[in-house]
Amino acid sequence: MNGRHSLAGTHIGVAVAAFGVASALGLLQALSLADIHFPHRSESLYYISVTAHGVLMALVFTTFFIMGLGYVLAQENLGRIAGRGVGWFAFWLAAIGSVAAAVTILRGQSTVLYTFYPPLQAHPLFYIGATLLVVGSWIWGGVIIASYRSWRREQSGEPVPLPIHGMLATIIIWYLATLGLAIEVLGMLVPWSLHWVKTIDPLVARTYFWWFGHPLVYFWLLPAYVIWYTVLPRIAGGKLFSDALGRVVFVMFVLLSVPVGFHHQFADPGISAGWKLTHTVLTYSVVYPSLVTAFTVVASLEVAGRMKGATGLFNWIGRLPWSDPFFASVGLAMIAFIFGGFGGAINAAYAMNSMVHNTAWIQGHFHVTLGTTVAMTFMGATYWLVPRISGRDLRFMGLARVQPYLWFAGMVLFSTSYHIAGLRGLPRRVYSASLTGEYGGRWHALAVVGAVGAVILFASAISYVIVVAATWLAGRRIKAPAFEFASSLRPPVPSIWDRFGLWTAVAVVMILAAYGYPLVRLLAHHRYGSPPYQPF
Ligand code: HAS
Ligand code: CU
Repeated sequence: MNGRHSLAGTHIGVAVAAFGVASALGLLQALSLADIHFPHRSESLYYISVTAHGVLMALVFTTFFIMGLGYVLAQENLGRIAGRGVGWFAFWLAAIGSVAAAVTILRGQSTVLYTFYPPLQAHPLFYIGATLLVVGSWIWGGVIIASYRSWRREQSGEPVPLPIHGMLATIIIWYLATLGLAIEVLGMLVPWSLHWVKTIDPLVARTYFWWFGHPLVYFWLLPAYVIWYTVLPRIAGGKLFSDALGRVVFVMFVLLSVPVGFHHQFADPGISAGWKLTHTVLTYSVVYPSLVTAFTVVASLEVAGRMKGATGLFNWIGRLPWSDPFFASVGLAMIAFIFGGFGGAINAAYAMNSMVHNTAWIQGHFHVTLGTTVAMTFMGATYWLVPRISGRDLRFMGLARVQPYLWFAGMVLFSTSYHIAGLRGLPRRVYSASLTGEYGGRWHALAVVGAVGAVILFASAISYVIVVAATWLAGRRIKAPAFEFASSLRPPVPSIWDRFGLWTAVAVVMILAAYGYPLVRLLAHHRYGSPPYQPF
């Protein structure tokens, strides 16, 4: 492995391994929901598997991948990683924490699903392990910021390189978001799981959780956007349509990612309709930067197609490199987001939310957004990263070429059928043995379609893991290709969009405004709380 990138490479290796394990568990769940029998099938295995799948995919795969990507971007755009040793320390903290949490899940001691809502109670090591993962990621953020500061001292008048601009936005969102998580986990869940306190208030805990949980989705999405803005146009053979719009987008996410969490709590009592409406309005505002992204990135792809000679209205699409595994994966990720974003806008509308909340629709929604848009961008990016990090040619190129299409096809089946099943009332997170007979029968066919999708998804996931592992271990040695980033049609200039101190201050004020009063009200009530509940 290229020494400068060993830190990044190790993170990405862990991410891919977590992804591989989590995909196998995902298949188990989909088969289970379709009522297809396999050895040792049981309700406890189902819930253990749902928990492990969610935690490994949504928290471990993403966080390690994003950390690895951050190191690559710092090394390549700033020419340094300030505090590599600290970076390794953070890696071990995060890795040990993840393993500890995963072990307690697989031993059946933490069947709390990836949202770990109380009064479901996990083993203390689950919460402590998750905390270590987050603390590791905090240190990682500090290393990236320190690298940026060190670069800034040498380049005082320059605009921040766009990939770093996006990463800094990601890190700021992560710090603001995980503050809510820290209050929930350290202030409530850990003392409760250690039996220092007897009861817990689920509503307050959920409120802190969603302070974290919504910006969490932008912690996943923004690194994908960084790739869309700064790598995709280059691989497509074009230029970024507008660097300035990219900066506006990242800053808008810093401002608007956090104060929207009540859109996950429309059904919760104790929060007044006015505050839910406030968060709804802010949710629709945070849709805007994604619409700008749709415009800017698609315009950049059009530039690429036209630079290759396309002249018609749409034939530039065919000129794009659809047989390149990176491009195909990221291009399909974007197409999926048309539907993911549309679904998100439906979820955010109070009345329609009451139709889909807690149904399989939500699983459908996050498998298009996180499971396709983000996951396919990261998988595609792995094909771009690994040869450059390892100095080895991609192995099994044919497999790498079909893998993104398999994923997309599998997800069309899986996600569409879950969306429809949700509209027909299929609850999310319900073990299928309780869904048979006349009542459950109407969901069965859709669950079978979902299971067929899951088999295809699993085949795709295994292909991805095989390509990455084979490249790493046995790829032909080559001179590592350079990391090249897209130039923009107009070169960037220093602007107010680079002033992250200012934007962070505004974001803090917005969070206080959106959460201060409702939280004070919630905490003012006399609370009786709930004792712990462990179903298995
Ligand atoms: Fe969501 C629930 C609302 C985006 C993930 N979401 C979830 C959950 C997850 C999740 C995991 O308002 C479940 C949590 C749980 O377990 O309970 N979501 C939204 C909204 C957006 C949104 C308004 N979600 C995401 C993203 C996620 C994600 C991104 C992960 C990465 N979501 C909700 C709500 C709920 C919810 C409610 C709660 C539901 C409930 O009741 O429980 C927005 O950010 C979406 C904006 C996106 C767009 C799309 C722009 C399109 C682009 C692509 C253009 C491409 C083109 C084609 C044109 C407006 C950028 C390219 C062409 C080529 C040729 C290549
Ligand atoms: Cu949300």
